[in-house]
Amino acid sequence: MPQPRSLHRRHFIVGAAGAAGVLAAGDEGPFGATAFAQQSARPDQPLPDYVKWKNEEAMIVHSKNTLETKRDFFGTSGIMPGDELFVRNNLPAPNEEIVADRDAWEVSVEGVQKPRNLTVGQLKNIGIETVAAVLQCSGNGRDFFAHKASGTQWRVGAAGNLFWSGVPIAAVVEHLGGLVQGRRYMTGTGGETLPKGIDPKTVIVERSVPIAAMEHALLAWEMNGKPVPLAHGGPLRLVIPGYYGVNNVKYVKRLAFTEQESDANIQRTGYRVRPVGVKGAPDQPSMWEMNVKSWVTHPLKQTEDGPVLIYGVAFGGINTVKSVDVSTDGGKTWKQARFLGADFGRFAWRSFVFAADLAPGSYTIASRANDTQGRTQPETFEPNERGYGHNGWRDHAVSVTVT
Ligand SMILES: Nc1nc2c(c(=O)[nH]1)N[C@H]1C(S)=C(S)[C@@H](COP(=O)(O)O)O[C@H]1N2
Ligand SMILES: [Mo]
Repeated sequence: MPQPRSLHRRHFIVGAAGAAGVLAAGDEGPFGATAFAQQSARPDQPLPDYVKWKNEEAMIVHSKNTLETKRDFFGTSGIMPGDELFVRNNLPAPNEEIVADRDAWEVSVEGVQKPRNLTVGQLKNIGIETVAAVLQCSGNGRDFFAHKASGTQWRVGAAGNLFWSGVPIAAVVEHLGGLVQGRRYMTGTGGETLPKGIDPKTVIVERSVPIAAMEHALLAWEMNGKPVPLAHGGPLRLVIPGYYGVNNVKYVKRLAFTEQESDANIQRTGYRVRPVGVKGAPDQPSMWEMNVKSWVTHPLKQTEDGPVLIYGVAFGGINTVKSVDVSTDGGKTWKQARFLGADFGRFAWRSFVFAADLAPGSYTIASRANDTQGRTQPETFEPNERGYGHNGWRDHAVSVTVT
């Protein structure tokens, strides 16, 4: 809904975001995240032009480059509509021109026996697969950390579950004669125009993942049955099911099978898990495989007594989600919830429902998911410098008043 009240503020904030420009780009860039933190404090800006097509009611606009889905907009049907999916850009999105002729977009494939450029039109004849997969930012849940990690203060809404269709990367590799020996990483490079006068390594979006991730990965041109919108990486996006958002490179222009990880900052020192106060370094764990996670989506604040239906979403990250338990007494007791609807496979999330008989009063409602490998969400999650990977159930719980 349009918010006429904030005209004045709107100008101020749009101005601030504009001035931040490239600043807003680097979650881990050379610029620090101070400007970011300030923007995040007032997440009620209008939709930026390039994402005007989003459902404004469903979105929290943290900055021009960071939009979050509101917690009461996850729905129960399992798949999230594209116009409610979060947006996260390390650099300003490319110009609309790149989606004018989608089939003409080229990706350079390297580290294979017959390296070459392939257009989206050509990729469409090599193979097709479709997968439902959770796309989640590494910093989803950052706001719950007590140490105020720098970066966008995401709560639960930097995540969505959508269908992605495109060519399996394994089919592309086969088409090009197989891998060159000794290649251990799959490296994707984003197609943004880089700001001038800055060392490209400090800003380029280039991510490497272990080559094993290729098994389920796609070069995708379709999202929920439509061409991938520019904001979500169209004309062509790398989709690596089970891996954190940052590895799912948008507007991918180069796919290289490499011996080493990329030396871009976003790989070398960015998205590295380390203790609070410690700088990022290549020997720290990289944000690759996602962990098991869930959160309640309804009720969030208040509801009427009697049978109360508690809804939420649960996923296993790199593994299949097996079950999810719900507590209405802050984690003292747990009962298993029921999954709703179709099972879209290992990398999808599932909606759940749990019926609780609640008398008037105050309740702390929590959910705790289990994956098929015996992993469970922990009660608390060890803080890390940049606030990555939070799946602790206690911080994700909600306080609800039953009247
Ligand atoms: N080219 C490119 N790819 C990118 C990014 C980016 O800034 N540029 N951001 C990454 C990050 S950090 C996340 S969380 C996801 C966000 O995807 P979305 O904007 O489609 O939600 O894209 C990833 N891929
Ligand atoms: Mo992200």
